[in-house]
Amino acid sequence: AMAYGDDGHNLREVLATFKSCLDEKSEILMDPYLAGWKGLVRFLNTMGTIFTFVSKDAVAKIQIMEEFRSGPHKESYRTLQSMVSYEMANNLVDMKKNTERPVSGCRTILRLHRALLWLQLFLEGLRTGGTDCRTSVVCTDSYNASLANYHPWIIRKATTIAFCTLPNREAFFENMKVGSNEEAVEMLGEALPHIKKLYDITQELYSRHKLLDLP
Ligand code: 1PZ
Repeated sequence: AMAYGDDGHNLREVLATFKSCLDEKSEILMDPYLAGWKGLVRFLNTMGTIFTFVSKDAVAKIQIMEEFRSGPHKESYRTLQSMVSYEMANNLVDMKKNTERPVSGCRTILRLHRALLWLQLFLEGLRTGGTDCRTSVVCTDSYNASLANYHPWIIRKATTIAFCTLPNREAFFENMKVGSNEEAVEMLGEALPHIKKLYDITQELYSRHKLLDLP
Protein backbone atom coordinates (compact mmCIF):
# COMPACT_ATOMS: atom_id res chain seq x y z
CA ALA A 1 0.00 0.00 0.00
CA MET A 2 3.02 2.30 0.32
CA ALA A 3 3.20 2.83 -3.43
CA TYR A 4 -0.31 4.26 -3.43
CA GLY A 5 -0.46 7.98 -2.99
CA ASP A 6 3.22 8.56 -3.68
CA ASP A 7 2.09 10.41 -6.79
CA GLY A 8 0.12 12.74 -4.58
CA HIS A 9 -3.49 11.89 -5.23
CA ASN A 10 -4.47 9.52 -2.50
CA LEU A 11 -8.01 10.63 -1.70
CA ARG A 12 -7.83 9.21 1.82
CA GLU A 13 -5.17 11.77 2.75
CA VAL A 14 -7.04 14.57 1.04
CA LEU A 15 -10.22 13.84 2.97
CA ALA A 16 -8.22 13.47 6.20
CA THR A 17 -6.90 17.00 5.62
CA PHE A 18 -10.48 18.25 5.77
CA LYS A 19 -11.00 16.29 8.97
CA SER A 20 -8.10 18.20 10.54
CA CYS A 21 -9.78 21.57 9.87
CA LEU A 22 -11.81 21.73 13.07
CA ASP A 23 -10.11 23.20 16.11
CA GLU A 24 -11.17 22.64 19.72
CA LYS A 25 -13.66 25.53 19.54
CA SER A 26 -15.30 24.07 16.40
CA GLU A 27 -13.77 26.80 14.29
CA ILE A 28 -12.63 25.88 10.78
CA LEU A 29 -8.92 26.43 10.21
CA MET A 30 -8.19 28.11 6.89
CA ASP A 31 -4.84 26.46 6.15
CA PRO A 32 -5.96 22.81 6.21
CA TYR A 33 -9.21 23.84 4.48
CA LEU A 34 -7.19 25.27 1.58
CA ALA A 35 -4.77 22.33 1.68
CA GLY A 36 -7.77 20.02 1.34
CA TRP A 37 -8.93 21.93 -1.71
CA LYS A 38 -5.46 21.75 -3.23
CA GLY A 39 -5.53 18.00 -2.78
CA LEU A 40 -8.92 17.81 -4.49
CA VAL A 41 -7.59 19.85 -7.41
CA ARG A 42 -4.63 17.46 -7.72
CA PHE A 43 -7.08 14.60 -7.78
CA LEU A 44 -9.30 16.37 -10.31
CA ASN A 45 -6.28 16.88 -12.58
CA THR A 46 -5.95 13.09 -12.86
CA MET A 47 -9.48 12.91 -14.32
CA GLY A 48 -8.47 14.43 -17.65
CA THR A 49 -7.91 17.81 -19.28
CA ILE A 50 -11.64 18.21 -19.89
CA PHE A 51 -11.87 19.34 -16.25
CA THR A 52 -9.22 22.05 -16.65
CA PHE A 53 -11.88 24.78 -16.64
CA VAL A 54 -13.02 23.52 -13.25
CA SER A 55 -9.60 23.20 -11.66
CA LYS A 56 -8.55 26.63 -12.96
CA ASP A 57 -11.44 28.27 -11.16
CA ALA A 58 -10.77 26.33 -7.97
CA VAL A 59 -7.05 27.23 -8.11
CA ALA A 60 -7.86 30.91 -8.64
CA LYS A 61 -10.06 30.88 -5.53
CA ILE A 62 -7.48 29.02 -3.45
CA GLN A 63 -4.90 31.63 -4.52
CA ILE A 64 -7.13 34.52 -3.49
CA MET A 65 -7.41 32.98 -0.04
CA GLU A 66 -3.68 32.24 0.18
CA GLU A 67 -2.98 35.89 -0.52
CA PHE A 68 -5.21 36.91 2.38
CA ARG A 69 -3.43 34.31 4.50
CA SER A 70 -0.03 35.81 3.73
CA GLY A 71 -1.06 39.47 3.64
CA PRO A 72 -1.02 42.18 6.31
CA HIS A 73 -4.22 40.85 7.94
CA LYS A 74 -3.25 37.19 7.85
CA GLU A 75 -4.20 36.59 11.48
CA SER A 76 -7.78 37.65 10.70
CA TYR A 77 -7.95 34.84 8.15
CA ARG A 78 -6.84 32.09 10.52
CA THR A 79 -10.32 30.54 10.64
CA LEU A 80 -13.49 30.91 8.57
CA GLN A 81 -15.14 32.42 11.65
CA SER A 82 -12.42 35.04 12.17
CA MET A 83 -12.57 35.90 8.46
CA VAL A 84 -16.30 36.55 8.63
CA SER A 85 -15.95 38.69 11.77
CA TYR A 86 -13.07 40.68 10.34
CA GLU A 87 -14.53 41.30 6.89
CA MET A 88 -17.99 42.15 8.25
CA ALA A 89 -16.64 44.49 10.94
CA ASN A 90 -14.53 46.30 8.37
CA ASN A 91 -17.21 46.54 5.71
CA LEU A 92 -15.15 44.50 3.26
CA VAL A 93 -17.96 42.29 1.99
CA ASP A 94 -19.76 43.33 -1.15
CA MET A 95 -23.46 42.62 -0.70
CA LYS A 96 -24.40 43.84 -4.19
CA LYS A 97 -23.11 43.20 -7.67
CA ASN A 98 -21.09 45.74 -9.64
CA THR A 99 -19.56 47.81 -6.91
CA GLU A 100 -15.95 48.76 -6.63
CA ARG A 101 -14.89 46.71 -3.63
CA PRO A 102 -12.24 44.07 -4.16
CA VAL A 103 -13.15 40.38 -3.98
CA SER A 104 -13.82 39.32 -0.40
CA GLY A 105 -12.74 36.18 1.37
CA CYS A 106 -16.38 35.59 2.31
CA ARG A 107 -17.65 35.41 -1.28
CA THR A 108 -14.63 33.34 -2.35
CA ILE A 109 -15.07 30.74 0.40
CA LEU A 110 -18.82 30.65 -0.33
CA ARG A 111 -18.04 29.24 -3.81
CA LEU A 112 -15.82 26.52 -2.35
CA HIS A 113 -18.41 25.85 0.34
CA ARG A 114 -21.09 25.23 -2.29
CA ALA A 115 -18.70 22.93 -4.13
CA LEU A 116 -18.11 21.01 -0.89
CA LEU A 117 -21.81 20.09 -0.86
CA TRP A 118 -21.46 18.73 -4.38
CA LEU A 119 -18.40 16.71 -3.28
CA GLN A 120 -20.19 15.29 -0.29
CA LEU A 121 -23.30 14.30 -2.27
CA PHE A 122 -21.22 12.83 -5.07
CA LEU A 123 -18.94 10.71 -2.88
CA GLU A 124 -21.92 9.64 -0.75
CA GLY A 125 -23.72 8.60 -3.94
CA LEU A 126 -20.70 6.56 -5.05
CA ARG A 127 -20.34 5.03 -1.61
CA THR A 128 -23.95 3.85 -1.37
CA GLY A 129 -24.49 3.15 -5.08
CA GLY A 130 -24.28 -0.39 -6.36
CA THR A 131 -21.25 -1.80 -8.15
CA ASP A 132 -22.92 -1.01 -11.45
CA CYS A 133 -24.02 2.55 -10.60
CA ARG A 134 -23.23 5.12 -13.25
CA THR A 135 -20.66 7.62 -12.02
CA SER A 136 -21.76 10.25 -14.52
CA VAL A 137 -25.38 9.97 -13.35
CA VAL A 138 -24.42 10.16 -9.67
CA CYS A 139 -22.23 13.16 -10.49
CA THR A 140 -24.93 14.95 -12.50
CA ASP A 141 -27.57 14.35 -9.81
CA SER A 142 -25.24 15.69 -7.09
CA TYR A 143 -24.38 18.70 -9.24
CA ASN A 144 -28.04 19.45 -9.97
CA ALA A 145 -28.82 19.28 -6.25
CA SER A 146 -26.04 21.73 -5.35
CA LEU A 147 -23.75 23.86 -7.53
CA ALA A 148 -25.98 23.92 -10.61
CA ASN A 149 -28.39 26.23 -8.81
CA TYR A 150 -25.71 28.94 -8.86
CA HIS A 151 -24.26 28.38 -12.33
CA PRO A 152 -25.38 30.01 -15.57
CA TRP A 153 -26.57 27.83 -18.44
CA ILE A 154 -23.25 27.78 -20.29
CA ILE A 155 -21.36 26.43 -17.26
CA ARG A 156 -24.08 23.87 -16.54
CA LYS A 157 -23.84 22.70 -20.14
CA ALA A 158 -20.03 22.40 -20.12
CA THR A 159 -20.10 20.66 -16.76
CA THR A 160 -22.72 18.12 -17.81
CA ILE A 161 -20.73 17.26 -20.94
CA ALA A 162 -17.54 16.81 -18.92
CA PHE A 163 -19.33 14.50 -16.47
CA CYS A 164 -20.09 12.08 -19.30
CA THR A 165 -16.35 11.35 -19.59
CA LEU A 166 -16.10 10.08 -16.00
CA PRO A 167 -14.97 6.46 -15.69
CA ASN A 168 -17.17 3.78 -14.12
CA ARG A 169 -17.35 3.35 -10.35
CA GLU A 170 -14.65 0.68 -10.20
CA ALA A 171 -12.15 2.72 -12.22
CA PHE A 172 -13.04 5.81 -10.23
CA PHE A 173 -12.36 4.01 -6.96
CA GLU A 174 -9.12 2.68 -8.41
CA ASN A 175 -8.07 6.23 -9.23
CA MET A 176 -8.69 7.24 -5.61
CA LYS A 177 -5.69 5.05 -4.67
CA VAL A 178 -7.08 3.80 -1.40
CA GLY A 179 -7.02 0.06 -2.08
CA SER A 180 -9.85 -2.28 -2.99
CA ASN A 181 -13.44 -1.21 -3.70
CA GLU A 182 -14.40 -2.37 -0.23
CA GLU A 183 -11.65 -0.29 1.34
CA ALA A 184 -12.70 2.72 -0.70
CA VAL A 185 -16.30 2.35 0.49
CA GLU A 186 -15.12 1.99 4.08
CA MET A 187 -12.81 5.01 3.81
CA LEU A 188 -15.65 7.14 2.43
CA GLY A 189 -17.95 6.00 5.23
CA GLU A 190 -15.39 7.20 7.74
CA ALA A 191 -14.44 10.46 6.00
CA LEU A 192 -17.75 11.84 4.71
CA PRO A 193 -19.34 12.63 8.09
CA HIS A 194 -16.41 14.99 8.75
CA ILE A 195 -16.93 16.72 5.42
CA LYS A 196 -20.63 17.06 6.20
CA LYS A 197 -19.79 18.55 9.59
CA LEU A 198 -17.55 21.20 8.00
CA TYR A 199 -20.27 21.97 5.51
CA ASP A 200 -22.92 22.29 8.22
CA ILE A 201 -20.79 24.56 10.42
CA THR A 202 -19.97 26.83 7.47
CA GLN A 203 -23.59 26.87 6.35
CA GLU A 204 -24.71 27.90 9.83
CA LEU A 205 -22.01 30.59 10.02
CA TYR A 206 -22.97 32.07 6.64
CA SER A 207 -26.67 31.81 7.36
CA ARG A 208 -26.30 33.58 10.71
CA HIS A 209 -24.52 36.48 8.99
CA LYS A 210 -26.86 36.44 5.98
CA LEU A 211 -23.98 35.73 3.62
CA LEU A 212 -25.44 32.82 1.64
CA ASP A 213 -26.31 34.92 -1.41
CA LEU A 214 -23.11 36.94 -1.84
CA PRO A 215 -22.67 37.99 -5.48
C1 1PZ B 1 -14.73 14.10 -10.56
C2 1PZ B 1 -15.49 15.06 -11.32
C3 1PZ B 1 -15.26 16.44 -10.94
C4 1PZ B 1 -16.27 17.37 -11.40
C5 1PZ B 1 -16.22 18.72 -10.76
C6 1PZ B 1 -17.57 19.16 -10.29
C7 1PZ B 1 -17.74 20.59 -10.01
C8 1PZ B 1 -18.23 21.36 -11.18
C9 1PZ B 1 -17.97 22.82 -11.01
C10 1PZ B 1 -17.95 23.58 -12.27
C11 1PZ B 1 -17.23 24.87 -12.13
C12 1PZ B 1 -17.09 25.56 -13.45
C13 1PZ B 1 -16.11 26.66 -13.56
C14 1PZ B 1 -16.34 27.96 -12.87
C15 1PZ B 1 -17.35 28.33 -12.22
C16 1PZ B 1 -17.48 29.63 -11.47
O1 1PZ B 1 -18.24 30.53 -12.23
C17 1PZ B 1 -18.15 29.35 -10.15
C18 1PZ B 1 -18.64 30.59 -9.42
O2 1PZ B 1 -17.56 31.43 -9.11
P1 1PZ B 1 -17.64 32.98 -9.53
O3 1PZ B 1 -17.78 33.03 -11.03
O4 1PZ B 1 -18.84 33.55 -8.84
O5 1PZ B 1 -16.33 33.59 -9.06
N1 1PZ B 1 -17.21 28.60 -9.33
C19 1PZ B 1 -17.59 27.58 -8.54
O6 1PZ B 1 -18.75 27.24 -8.45
C20 1PZ B 1 -16.52 26.87 -7.73
C21 1PZ B 1 -16.21 25.57 -8.36
C22 1PZ B 1 -15.15 24.82 -7.62
C23 1PZ B 1 -15.05 23.42 -8.12
C24 1PZ B 1 -14.12 22.59 -7.35
C25 1PZ B 1 -14.15 21.17 -7.80
C26 1PZ B 1 -13.26 20.27 -7.05
C27 1PZ B 1 -13.36 18.91 -7.60
C28 1PZ B 1 -12.93 17.82 -6.73
C29 1PZ B 1 -12.98 16.52 -7.44
C30 1PZ B 1 -12.89 15.35 -6.59
